[in-house]
Amino acid sequence: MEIPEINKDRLLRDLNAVSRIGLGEGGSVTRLVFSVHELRSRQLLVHLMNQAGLDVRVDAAGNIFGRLAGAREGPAVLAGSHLDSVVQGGRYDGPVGVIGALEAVRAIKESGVPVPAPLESVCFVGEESSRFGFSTLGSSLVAGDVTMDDFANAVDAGGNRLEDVLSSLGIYRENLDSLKRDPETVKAYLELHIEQGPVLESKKKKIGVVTAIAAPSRFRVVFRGQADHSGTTPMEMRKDALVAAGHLITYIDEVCREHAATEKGRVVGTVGAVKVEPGVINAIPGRAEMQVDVRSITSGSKRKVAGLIKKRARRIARERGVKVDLMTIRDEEPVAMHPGVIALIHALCEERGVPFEVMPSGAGHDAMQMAKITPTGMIFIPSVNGVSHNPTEWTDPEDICLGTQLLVEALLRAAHAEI
Ligand code: HGY
Ligand code: MN
Ligand code: MN
Repeated sequence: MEIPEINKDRLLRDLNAVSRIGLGEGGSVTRLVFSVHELRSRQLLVHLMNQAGLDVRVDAAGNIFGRLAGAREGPAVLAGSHLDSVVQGGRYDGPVGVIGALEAVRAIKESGVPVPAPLESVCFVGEESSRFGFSTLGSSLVAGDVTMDDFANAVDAGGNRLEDVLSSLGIYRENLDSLKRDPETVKAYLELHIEQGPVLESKKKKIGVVTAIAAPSRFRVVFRGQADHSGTTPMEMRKDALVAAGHLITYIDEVCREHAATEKGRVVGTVGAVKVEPGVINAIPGRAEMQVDVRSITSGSKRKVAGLIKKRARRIARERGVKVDLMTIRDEEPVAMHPGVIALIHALCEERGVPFEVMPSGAGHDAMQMAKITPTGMIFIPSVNGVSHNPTEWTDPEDICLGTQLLVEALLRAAHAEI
């Protein structure tokens, strides 16, 4: 089978164009879901897909599908990722998979090689949990694995509820199912993504063949004490919500370090956001809200550690004389990639003599959701210094091109194969 060559300059040109949208200090990128910058990045993608002559469909949530018809109608092979980012993030987390998929489909289209199945390059909205605490929004809606109740605690820093934002898009409880993709229309899903960790670089490998994706338990912890005068209130009379939160933050670090060594599937825990009220220098914090993210490749370990953290939160509240509320944002199960797709990527790397590593993903991805409705696999490319969610996030252009070229071949093999 003739293998179409990607257009490297065009791939890097379009990737650079996306990374200029939401560009901030120190070369950081901020494109929070449903922000103007994130909308503009999706607008650019629709333009590029139209320019490539793909059949473009945008669903009510803003998920974008650029379709190339196959020699025969039938279930399509999809490839994609996301364009939204964290706050002050990097330029490659997500866009590599979206623009890489677009370039792969464009190259196949231009080559004229016959493809037995339709191909679709995809952009899912709201993969990051950064704005509402809820991750993989667009792909969850496509996979049909969410109800409106799941959005109950999905609120942004400004108090905007995800449910209200969705209703402003015409998406309600009654029609949520209309966003579901019929699994019969999808043959497989592939996602090219930066590793966001140190493994490939440290092992001098060029490609990661992903076996499974760690899943997060994400929840809010709100300590409610009593705002009071910082000068007149004796220490023994204080109900300081932030001190309680501080004790829990230290505990989370300790319990995860303790279990990271012992538990199978590595456990990691993070408190990435804390909101303090009234939040002024001369008032004792009456309210402290923290967002907790606990992950593991094995759900037993994750559940155990999340349970210990919630138990400790209640104990700290009792000891400090404050109240505590625990609110689940989302509880996900780790997801295995499809053996047939893993084998396809694995064989590709072996035949091409590309040094590869078979490995799990510590980061979450849209592939977690797509794996619920179709055979799914991921291709990782190295992150320099393993850094991500940071303006210094960097992947060598040659590695981006290699990953995209492999994606071309993986798409063609998936289109031909019985997976
Ligand atoms: O948070 C994550 O795991 C990914 O960056 N969405
Ligand atoms: Mn990310
Ligand atoms: Mn990502």
